Amino acid sequence: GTATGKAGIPAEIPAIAHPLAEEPTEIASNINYHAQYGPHFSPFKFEPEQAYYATAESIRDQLIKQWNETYLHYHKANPKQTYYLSMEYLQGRALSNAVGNLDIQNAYANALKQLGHEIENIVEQEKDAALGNGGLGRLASCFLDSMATLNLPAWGYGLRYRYGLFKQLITKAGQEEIAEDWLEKYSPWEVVRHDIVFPIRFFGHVEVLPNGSRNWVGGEVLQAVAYDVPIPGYKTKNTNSLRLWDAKATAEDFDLFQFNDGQYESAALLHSRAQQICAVLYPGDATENGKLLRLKQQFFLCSASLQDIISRFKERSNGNNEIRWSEFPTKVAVQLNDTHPTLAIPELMRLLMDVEGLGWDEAWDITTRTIAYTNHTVLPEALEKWSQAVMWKLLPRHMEIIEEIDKRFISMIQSTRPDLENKLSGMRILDHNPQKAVVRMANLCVVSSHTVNGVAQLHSDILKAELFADYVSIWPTKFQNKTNGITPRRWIRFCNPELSHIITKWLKTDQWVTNLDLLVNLRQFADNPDLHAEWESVKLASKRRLAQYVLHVTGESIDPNSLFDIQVKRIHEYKRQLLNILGAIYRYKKLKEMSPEQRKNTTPRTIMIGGKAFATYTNAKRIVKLVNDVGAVVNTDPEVNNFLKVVFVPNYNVSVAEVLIPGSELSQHISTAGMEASGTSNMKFALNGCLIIGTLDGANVEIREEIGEENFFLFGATADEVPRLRKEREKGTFKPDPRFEEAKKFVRSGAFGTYDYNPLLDSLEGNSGYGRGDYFLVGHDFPSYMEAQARVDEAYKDRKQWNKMSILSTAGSGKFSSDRTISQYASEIWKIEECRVEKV
Ligand code: NBG
Repeated sequence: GTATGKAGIPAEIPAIAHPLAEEPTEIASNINYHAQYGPHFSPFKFEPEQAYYATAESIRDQLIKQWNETYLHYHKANPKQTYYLSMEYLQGRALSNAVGNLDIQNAYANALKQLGHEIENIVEQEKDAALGNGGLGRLASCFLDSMATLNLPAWGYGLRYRYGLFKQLITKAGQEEIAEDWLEKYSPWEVVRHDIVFPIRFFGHVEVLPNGSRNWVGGEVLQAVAYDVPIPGYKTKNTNSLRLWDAKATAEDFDLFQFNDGQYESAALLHSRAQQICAVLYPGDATENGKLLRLKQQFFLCSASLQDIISRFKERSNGNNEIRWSEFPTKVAVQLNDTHPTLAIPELMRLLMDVEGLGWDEAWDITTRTIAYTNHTVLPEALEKWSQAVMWKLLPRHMEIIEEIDKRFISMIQSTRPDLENKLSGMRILDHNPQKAVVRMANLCVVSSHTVNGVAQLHSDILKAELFADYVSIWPTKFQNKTNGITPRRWIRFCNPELSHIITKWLKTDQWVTNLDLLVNLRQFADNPDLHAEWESVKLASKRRLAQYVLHVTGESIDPNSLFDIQVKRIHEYKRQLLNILGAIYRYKKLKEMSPEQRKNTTPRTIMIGGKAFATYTNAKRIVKLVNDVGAVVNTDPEVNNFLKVVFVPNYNVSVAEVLIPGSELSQHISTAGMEASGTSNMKFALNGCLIIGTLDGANVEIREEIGEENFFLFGATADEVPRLRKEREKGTFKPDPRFEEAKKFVRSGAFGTYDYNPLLDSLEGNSGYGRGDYFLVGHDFPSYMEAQARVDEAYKDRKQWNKMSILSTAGSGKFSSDRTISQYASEIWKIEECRVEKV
């Protein structure tokens, strides 16, 4: 008996089966079991939504068995384990990833068919888990996938934000933000551990005990509760954990007397404070309250995770009755994903000294052998600095510890490196500037970590030569590079099954999915006409799917035979979406000036731009508005709209990327050189046979090296030229290209409506008014950008050549697997080894 896909009471109640079904009929009945017995929906309702939740729970059953087995295995083997601390994870959808990794895609598709549903529609029901902003959060999620696939004992820790990254609506006014309620119903992918709860203190004061030891007391205490998300590896039994903390208050915190007295708010004060902690990702920090809340979030993550790590260390050490603390760094590696979890440093010191009773030297030795730090940006505004006043208030004991670290660092320099004394004020952790005394979190990380790494070679070189230059001579071996990577499972195998199939066919193996270097073997077929035909037809199918999607979300119909040109990433001036749209504007103007005959000789293009602007970042929002305004004019202009369309793809997220990337032919990675630490979507596009137009920035440099410079459309200033060019702009000696002037003037003329774009365009001019002297060098790079775009247009006309370049892009992408990145972290930073689960 089976349910039908339609609403209504079925003729008979479907049978149920044991949870670990393998055959489609058994699986169908297991899905029915969840639909009937799950505590979430009315009986007999089995529309796509209910089918999604029941299917997800059925898959979760499969995961839980492996997951528990993995936990037990790690517990018994007691290897050194890594803990990845990150304020952000951009997990995206879990269902398609789980069936792919467990290799049960076909069985579940068949089961759902029996139940009257198509798996593709069911997959679409899932809301993205978007607990992050952009590259940094998605990197964390790719890393989790690789850790599990490589059978590494490595877990993630994060926060369980109620509202993830906002949902972006595009209206006449531009971008509007609405809360994204991914937990509105519930997430079938998390398991709450009611037994894993740790107290987290805020505020209070430090008391000194008679024996001289110090103790943090008073203030307010909330509870951190663990929610675990299973992280399956690809075709392996290892299933790791992502532990997300949520905040709660206890029954004792609830003042029944006040409540009965009608004072409802104050009766539940701590409960409402608890709710604030994990309410949103990156609450606005313009206000003092906002800053305090962000700091609370960071401490909440750090304190809960370290208490948990220490309790696991003790649990696994049991047997050797006495805890040997010196062994802690041989069992635990903690990686800080940027400076957001820096408070892990003073919190580990505090727990070791004040709770476990160790002395400073021993605690410091353990802490510095345990913690490593990854830097993800050199942008000054993104380098965290917390007000000392706020920190003393919220975390008085931690400030004592930070002061002591600072003091000891200074005396170390004074006694061993008098040559650096004149650099000390910039190197030390505390900045006592009377206007704004701050703690420099990056400095605290560098001083307290055994390893500091950048995320692409160029970025790591810049860290050593500039940002952290003064520390390099003290600790020459502390600084490393770990070029980012992406998981080939989500980013080609699952999002582009058709291309994957072709690759497997030509390589005669599917091993490339876990050994991406094998893709180089495609090079020998780069001129093969049969491969070209298959490659092109798959690309066209993906473009059609993408065109359908664009029609669905924007109402715009785009031509799958035009060149699909995509730029998707957070909107930021340094990423230069403005360069892209000014280029499009210039192209539009020239098309208008052409005769119909001339137009026919151009390469038809569809330019797609997508990405979210931070809610308070005015210029970024103006850029979103400009792209939409340009689209509205260009796309309705009958003279040109067969040759050019400009589309803003709304609400860019992981799932949207999974549709865009396979259908892309050209993608833009055009940041001002030296400013994009790495970029990771560049790797995803190249892997899917998309050509790149880009600057010598971040990982572009290495991608170009790997795929061959003849397959990369390069333009723009190099990182070492940037300081000189900025000076020239300041001095006013810069002569702008007439094409650049023409494009700006066209916008100012009102060609794209009445919205006032002057402030935005002025940011590209001199230093007066809104003018910021074109800090991002859009004007300088504009001519070489346009020339590179002309090379793209020519190259696209030669299909054979283009297909070859596309194949070579995929073939050269092997290096950018996050499996490679994670293997390097494992052996060169964490010193951990595989711990494979054999039986389940
Ligand atoms: C971002 C960089 C990207 C990089 C990702 C992942 C931050 C602070 N940094 O270039 O801007 O790819 O980190 O490393 O979000």
